[in-house]
Amino acid sequence: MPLSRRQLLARGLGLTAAWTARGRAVAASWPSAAARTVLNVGMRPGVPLKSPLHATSLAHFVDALPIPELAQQHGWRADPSNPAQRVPYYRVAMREVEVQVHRDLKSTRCWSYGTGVPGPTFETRSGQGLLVEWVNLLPTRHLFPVDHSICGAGADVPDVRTIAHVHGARVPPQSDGYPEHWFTRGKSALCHYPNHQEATTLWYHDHAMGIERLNQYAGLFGAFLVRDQTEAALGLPSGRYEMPLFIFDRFLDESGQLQYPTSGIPDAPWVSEVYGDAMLVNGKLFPYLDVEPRQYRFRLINASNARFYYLSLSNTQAFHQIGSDQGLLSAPVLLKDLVLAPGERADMVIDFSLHSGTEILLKSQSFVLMQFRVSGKSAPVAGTLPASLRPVEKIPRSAAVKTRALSLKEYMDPKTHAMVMLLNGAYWRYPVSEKPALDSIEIWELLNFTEDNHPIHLHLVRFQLLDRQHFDVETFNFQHQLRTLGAPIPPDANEVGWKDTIQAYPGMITRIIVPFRGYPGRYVWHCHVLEHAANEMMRPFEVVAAPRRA
Ligand SMILES: [Cu+2]
Repeated sequence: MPLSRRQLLARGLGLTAAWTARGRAVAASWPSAAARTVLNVGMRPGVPLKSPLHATSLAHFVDALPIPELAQQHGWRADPSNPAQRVPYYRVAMREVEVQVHRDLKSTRCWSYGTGVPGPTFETRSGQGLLVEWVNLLPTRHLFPVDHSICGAGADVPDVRTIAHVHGARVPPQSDGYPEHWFTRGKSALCHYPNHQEATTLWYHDHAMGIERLNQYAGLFGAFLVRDQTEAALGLPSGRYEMPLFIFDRFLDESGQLQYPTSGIPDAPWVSEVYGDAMLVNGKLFPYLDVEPRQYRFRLINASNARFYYLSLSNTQAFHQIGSDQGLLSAPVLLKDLVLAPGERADMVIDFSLHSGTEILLKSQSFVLMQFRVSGKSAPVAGTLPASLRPVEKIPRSAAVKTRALSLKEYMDPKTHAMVMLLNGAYWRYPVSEKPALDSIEIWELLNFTEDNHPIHLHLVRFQLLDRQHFDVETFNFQHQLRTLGAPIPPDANEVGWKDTIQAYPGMITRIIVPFRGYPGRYVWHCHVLEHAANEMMRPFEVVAAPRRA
């Protein structure tokens, strides 16, 4: 019988420190978004890192916040969906690069889609498709130890493999970056992004089977912004008053090189989560940004492998969230803090107009991420936001043709005795079990039996959160009966919008309603804690075209 992690720990089955030293706390009640999320502090890698750098000891606010370069178009090509038309063509090469993450450190070896980390930003328009040729020019040796016991990363495949996925893009399956469609050095993949979707903050990152956590950690990600007329008409801060903010954590050694922790087991170096102590914003440690006393728009992207951020400003001022993963909210939501899970995005407007001449920190709990220096010289520009942004039509539950209850659970593999995390009890290699019909609407109930908050991402689609509800995990485990506890809890105001990654809280059922629009074919859904996704917390699903009527 599969055992839970807690049972395993109780039976002392030789688990490494990666499992036992996580020092987590689970909130007993759920009064606020921050408290509802597992506190991700205290995890240690299985073996001590060599010559670790304690990043917090570095001088703060000595590097200006970098703004990622823009992706450059390399001409035009025939539109795959309509060869009579031409679409912009981009060629993006992945290379090993040296980047300076802090003034007082030597350069850091990383992998990039351009010259830095994050890679270049795609500026795209809704309805205007584009082609991207992703080219692998990486070395043949990986920066980090590859765990060959992980599914899809066996010793029979090359260590360095890549496949780019544009997170949140509605794309045909052959362009979605299916994890098994990886390619090696000297090869490339031409992908078509039709862009039939609303303005939002997407991002691209590596998705190669069994090593995506290592490839992203090396630096393979960047922003992919979709814009449209509705958004443009709102008069939101733009130009130099708008920028992506990628937040990601790493471990560095004293020479400034990236370190990825390992379990200490040579044949199985995988660790359950990585929480680095060096937190970077757009690729710098503790950067500063000179701002004018006015509104700014920041596209926040959590590009960490596992770390959640609990964002707030040091002067306790409020800010507005205007968009989530898949586009604008119906109205701005005033917040004092914001929880961002790996893979999630938040479109955020901060008004500095009342804070001339001050310095404001962007923080995550007690961690300092960056500093805003508000100019005292220029005259404040009072800003307002439109009262309404874009209508988000609520999908009625009655529109769903099917409800699937899907478990998120940890098991011990009966053969290897290794810990695996499974979606609905199924390994990656099992036959596809989720086959929604194209254009149908389904409710997915994510039953989280674990102690972790898992950010669950579905490719291809956008969806809405219906509610979350506690359930009795033990009763389900021992009697296979679903006993809910308390009433369903409605979404917070900033979760009432279009999402593609949802935080599935521990001990709760998270219910989402999903229109399967776009294209038939095979996609994946997975946890966006990348160490979990690598350890079987990823499954294919297949959108099935409706049968033709005779
Ligand atoms: Cu997870």
